[in-house]
Amino acid sequence: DGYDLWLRNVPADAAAAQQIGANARSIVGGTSPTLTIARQELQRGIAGLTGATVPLTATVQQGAILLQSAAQQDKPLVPTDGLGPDGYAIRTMTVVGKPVTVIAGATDVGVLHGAYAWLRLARTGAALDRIDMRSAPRIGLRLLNHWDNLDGTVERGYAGQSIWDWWRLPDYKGPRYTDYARANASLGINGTVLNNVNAKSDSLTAAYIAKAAALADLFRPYGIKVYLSVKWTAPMELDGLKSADPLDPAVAAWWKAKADEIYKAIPDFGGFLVKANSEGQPGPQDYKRTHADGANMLAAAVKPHGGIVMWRAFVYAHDNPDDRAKQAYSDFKPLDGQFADNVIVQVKNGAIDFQPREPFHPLFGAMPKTPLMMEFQITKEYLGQSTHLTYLGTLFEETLKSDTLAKGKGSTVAKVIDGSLEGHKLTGIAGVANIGVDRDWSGSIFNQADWYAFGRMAWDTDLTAEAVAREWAAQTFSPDPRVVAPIVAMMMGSREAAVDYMTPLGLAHIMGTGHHYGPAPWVSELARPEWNPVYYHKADKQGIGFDRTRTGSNATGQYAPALAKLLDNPKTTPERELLWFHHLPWDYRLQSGETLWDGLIHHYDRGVETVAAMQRDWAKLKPQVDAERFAQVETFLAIQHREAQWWRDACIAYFQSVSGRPLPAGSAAPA
Ligand code: GCW
Repeated sequence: DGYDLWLRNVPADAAAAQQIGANARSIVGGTSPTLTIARQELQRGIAGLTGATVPLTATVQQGAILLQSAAQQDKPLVPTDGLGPDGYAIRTMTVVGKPVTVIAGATDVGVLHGAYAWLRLARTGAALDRIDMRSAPRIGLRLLNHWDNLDGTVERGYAGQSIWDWWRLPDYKGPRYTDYARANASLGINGTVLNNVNAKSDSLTAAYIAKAAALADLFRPYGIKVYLSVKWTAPMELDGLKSADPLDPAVAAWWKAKADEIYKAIPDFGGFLVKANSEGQPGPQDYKRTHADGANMLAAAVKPHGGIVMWRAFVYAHDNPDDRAKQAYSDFKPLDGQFADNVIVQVKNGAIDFQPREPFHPLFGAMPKTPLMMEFQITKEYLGQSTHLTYLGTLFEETLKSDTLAKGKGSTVAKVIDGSLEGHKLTGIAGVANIGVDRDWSGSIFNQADWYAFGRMAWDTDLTAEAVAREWAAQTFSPDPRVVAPIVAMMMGSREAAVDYMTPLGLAHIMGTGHHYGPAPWVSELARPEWNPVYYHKADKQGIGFDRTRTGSNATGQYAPALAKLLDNPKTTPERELLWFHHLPWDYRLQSGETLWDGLIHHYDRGVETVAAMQRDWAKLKPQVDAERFAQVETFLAIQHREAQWWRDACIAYFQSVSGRPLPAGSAAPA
């Protein structure tokens, strides 16, 4: 039923079970809360895979697993320097004449991550008798952002209500919280922002601090810290202050006292996440102060406790008739160098809003003096929500590998956020969670892969979407290559299919307004220009696309000069981003030689065809997948196919009504 996620324990086949058993005869390890969890996870995992009960022993036996935390060891068997607080080393070696596996970390949490890594190897059928691996994340903060409201609803959540049962916290802590921590720790996620960035002041009351503290206590041994989103006007709403001006000493004093109160309850509290002056949220600009003024005031409050402030750059509050894509850069770029050292600016992957495809956000590479963290959306607001199979690993990979050219070739977005490009120590990546109370957590089996991919790629930005899909499929379904290969193939093509049937060739934001599900390219009457899909595609009799070049909004000018130059020319713009940057005539020739009009239609057709192919591939897997999960995916793919046609037919009909052109021969869309 999907509850166990990728931590499923299904009996391995005989050969695999034999090798797992031979390399895990007993466990030698510490007794701290975290090492106890590590041992129990191994015991539970091995029992599931082999049926064997693995004992905890005091002495080293042949085939033992040794859990070794440098924090608890005088002479570590495996060097742990360079592993940092979270990394691990796994090595098969001979100890007192016996072949064993050592799982080592500089800290207990490092060992826990190593235990999960060993289980990943076991579940994916890797060889266990010769391991020598070291792994440490380059990005310090690997967080989930929950857009969970205190009333139990989840903004943009498609997996049921919030898993946080605020009413029964802090006393009742159901088992789901522990399973949540296990799932995240198994990926190396080390923090979670509990509440929505569209925050309510109540999250900072004593009652909610106690609830957050209860969760923090549960998550601590898993290496996961809690954070809170805060509402800018909380001092006014909770305690009647006259203003929320960040330069008002009374306001700063209020936040300092609030931080002290939180840290008393949660000594390792991570810090605050803030959405300010965006979509109706209040912020420092209401007092004619800057984002930096606001962030720095909060940063001073948490600084004595080692806390941080994550200040979001997702802003398009005031009038921006010109180009919404430019606003974050316009607001934030001038503030580079003005942020306190415990502030990190959190930037969405693209400049608009989590579209099926967006060019990377121009702030990456443009604020060298400011640590920037990535915000991905794991929940699929614009990619078919809970039913469409649109694996996001490829989107994450595409963004992380994008080259900003900020400091010459190879200045990838990954290097901006891991701090290596500009020499920052405070580094982070956040994913907006797709988690709810649904039995399968994420609204569908395949949506679990997006949570998995986020966590794995946050740990190691070099991992490919394909490698991650492979791991996930092996653990979620079966390590049998006849299962893994077709599932991975489905996953790898799935997001491009959605781009094709929704917003091909760089189109964006033509979804139904508000719910963002289904096509609505014709909508033009909404109050603010940038709420209307017509604002984004600008299709007319002559052509289509948003001119963001020098001759248009000049959003291209926000990129490094070398890149801007490429993007100013449609011929040197990646075709997948063509209409994002250019308004082009319908007769414009694509690389394939066909016209833009014909190419557009072909993309729409191809998107639908790819989903049909996914349906056929899935049908063949029936003998290898359990009935319940098979049926869910089968039904969801049928929904996706129907809706892909809906997208195609609606978009083509609309664009045809403006272009007045005939459909190219062979198109499957209704004439
Ligand atoms: O993606 C948009 C969503 C809003 C969200 C906002 C944001 C939390 O439609 O629901 O609000 O972005 O990221 O702040």
